[in-house]
Amino acid sequence: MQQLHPDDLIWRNARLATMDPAHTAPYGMAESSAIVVRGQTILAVLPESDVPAGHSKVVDLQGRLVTPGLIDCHTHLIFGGNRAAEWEQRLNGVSYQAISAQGGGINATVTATRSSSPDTLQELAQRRLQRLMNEGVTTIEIKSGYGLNADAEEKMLQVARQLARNNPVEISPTLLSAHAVPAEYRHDPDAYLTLVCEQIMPALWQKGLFDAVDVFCENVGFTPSQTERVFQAATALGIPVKGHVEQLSNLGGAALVSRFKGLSADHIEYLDEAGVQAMAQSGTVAVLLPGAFYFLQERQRPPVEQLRKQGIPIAVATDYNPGTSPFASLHLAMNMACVQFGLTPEEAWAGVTRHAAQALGRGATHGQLKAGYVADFIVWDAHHPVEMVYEPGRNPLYQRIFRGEAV
Ligand code: DI6
Ligand code: FE
Repeated sequence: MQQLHPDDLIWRNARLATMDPAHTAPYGMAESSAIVVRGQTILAVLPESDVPAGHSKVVDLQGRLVTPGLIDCHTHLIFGGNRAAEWEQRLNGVSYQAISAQGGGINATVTATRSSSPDTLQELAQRRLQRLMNEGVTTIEIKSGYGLNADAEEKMLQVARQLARNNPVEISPTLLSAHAVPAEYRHDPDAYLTLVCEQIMPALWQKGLFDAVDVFCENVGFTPSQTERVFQAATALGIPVKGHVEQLSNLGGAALVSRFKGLSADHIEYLDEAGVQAMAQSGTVAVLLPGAFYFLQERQRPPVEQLRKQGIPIAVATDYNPGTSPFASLHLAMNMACVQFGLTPEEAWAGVTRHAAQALGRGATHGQLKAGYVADFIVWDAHHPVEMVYEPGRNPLYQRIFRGEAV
């Protein structure tokens, strides 16, 4: 290891679940090891026996477990109002699609979000973000998509930017203006997409307000050809794409995301063999959202075995949103991914670390305890990573380190 600087900090005497696939042990486990941090980056991960003697800045972790910071790669964290009343309707047998057709669903939240001030949206999102940070989240994706006009979509993304300024967390904003057709365009959805592709997307990209473009490709959302139009507009501006696809039906959305070398295909309960093959070719990450599957009482599970067989990276996220997944807990999402979808706990952990990082285009810098990666890591009062998946309500977080600082 290179010569230490006086300000380098050694976090020693730890059990490291590195999540680095180069380590052969499950979870990339490195027993009795240390992390050397220089500024905001990991300088080295090394066995205790190799820790240089006499360095002044040392933290003794007393044998505790350390994992990479958790990454929630799919959330709709910013919104006004809630959809509790609709949920009660759904429990009484009214379908998500029927509620949507009555102008409820996403458009109900659009009305509440448009009428909420930036401060109100900020305060509401701050509380949700705090719950996720308390569980160890250090990077989070947050989508627009409840504004559905230029001003309100910008308002949402400005709130996301302010959350990043106010908190020890990295936020990756995503433009999801193609989430639903707003009421004022219900008779001309293509005119709305012209507004999205020719005005909203270029203007907000110019302001540096988002990292990627997402589309809800579904019968209650946008058709494959409408989705393709949005992806073409994004690609023309050099913007990466991702999609809510095969959530309630199979429209070939995952294959479309793959054709654009998209970062991720999300939900994918109805993914078929053609979609799996396309994702395997393009390196598109499969993002599983078990909270929505559970809350919608879905029956169709994503084809996890085929994803495994094709070596497709599988991520897991909360999909936190008021309509289909009101769960601000990534530990719960990991538990559901195992219980509902048959992931192993180690796959669930890869799903909220290195694979989630890949879904956000950050696979080379985030989501592993590895030299050159961001110094985002969590110290746990737990012996093994499976404990957080097994018992989502416990949260044995001892210390949260963001960019090398205990926060
Ligand atoms: N799929 C979902 O499950 C959420 N958005 C999407 O495209 C639902 C969002 C909502 O119902 O508010
Ligand atoms: Fe979603």
